[in-house]
Amino acid sequence: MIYKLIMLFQADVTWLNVFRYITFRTILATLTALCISFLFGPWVISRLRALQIGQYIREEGPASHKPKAGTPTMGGCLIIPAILASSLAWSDPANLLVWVVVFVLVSFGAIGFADDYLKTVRKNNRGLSPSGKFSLQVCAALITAIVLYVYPGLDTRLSIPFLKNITPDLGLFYIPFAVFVIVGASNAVNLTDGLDGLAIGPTAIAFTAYVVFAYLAGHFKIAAYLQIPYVGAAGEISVICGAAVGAGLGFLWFNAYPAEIFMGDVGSLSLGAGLGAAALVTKQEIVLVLVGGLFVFEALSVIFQVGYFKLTGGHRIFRMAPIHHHFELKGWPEPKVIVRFWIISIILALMSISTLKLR
Ligand code: 57M
Repeated sequence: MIYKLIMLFQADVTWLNVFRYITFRTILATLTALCISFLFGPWVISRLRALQIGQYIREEGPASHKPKAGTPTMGGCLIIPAILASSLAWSDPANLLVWVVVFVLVSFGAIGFADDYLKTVRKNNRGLSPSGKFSLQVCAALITAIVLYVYPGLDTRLSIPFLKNITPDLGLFYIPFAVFVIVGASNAVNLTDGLDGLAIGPTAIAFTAYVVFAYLAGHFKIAAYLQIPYVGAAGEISVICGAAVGAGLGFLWFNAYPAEIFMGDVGSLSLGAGLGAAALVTKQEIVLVLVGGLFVFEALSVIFQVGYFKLTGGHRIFRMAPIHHHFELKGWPEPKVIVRFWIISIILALMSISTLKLR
């Protein structure tokens, strides 16, 4: 909206032309969201404390987590508004893809909010039922998938890293595929959110990669040169991804070990789904497996652990799943697990960007 207002005066004041550039607005969006997170962080933490919205720690968890009981949670109530305010200020509100990503962030945030609210305010430790939560996620993702399917600027072919000549066309199956990407990413980030800064660090890193993908996908000449799908409207998504990076880094300031606040499901479900949506609208869906490789790794550790546990009647592959708990129980100090997982995320993001040239 600020962007649109500024554009009204652009004919008279020529230097305002700089606001036309997506790169400039992405930087502004990043800094705006960062400032919102920084400025409102202490206030949100004190409000959550006053409202006694504190984390309940499960009995069966690592003993090192017991002192975290009562840490204010639902920090997503800081992250998501910071992303939305900054995105809507600096992106083009006439761009439908912007509203698709906003819808995903808000709808998944609302599902997470309902779950957190039941757990922390109503003191109902189970929150939403797993099937209820999953159904709501599928509904929100389905609405998104249908809009993307009918949107004329996107097609149903997939771009496969390294294989520029292979672009399978999913046709109508694009809809369940898109639902899977959004719901899968949402839950994978949620599973990763079990150590201080463990989810928000790699989330900010992954959104940084999508700042690049979105910008390139929206640039006709570069997209043609790199032989990636051109999506004219996707350039504006780099503004939202930039806002997510800024809000995430601002939140990390407070969520860094030892955390003063957790993001809660309102944050993790929304950010994960937002990442899935960014992958879909930039037509860089498959590479999300690499960009978010850490989240995939965490989710697979749970799938294998639970599967093996059921098949063998109680035996485990890892000391505990998700895998970050395994390393904790092996005796790695929490900050060591976190920083090492961040390093892996940075390497994966760099590898994913390098796939643009290796085709
Ligand atoms: C939620 N939530 C954290 C916080 C955060 C199927 C099963 C594997 C599911 C899985 C699960 O429920 N995962 C998703 C993970 C929780 O954090 C809250 O939840 C929000 C995110 N949704 O924002 O509000 C705890 O994580 C710790 N934490 C931090 N720092 C942070 O910045 O330290 C979170 C954020 C917090 C805090 O301790 O309380 C969670 O872990 O509950 N279940 C599990 O992860 C459980 N694993 C398990 O049962 N594994 C079994 C197999 C057979 C399924 C096994 O391996 O034996 C673990 N959950 C916990 N402790 N709490 C087990 C250990």
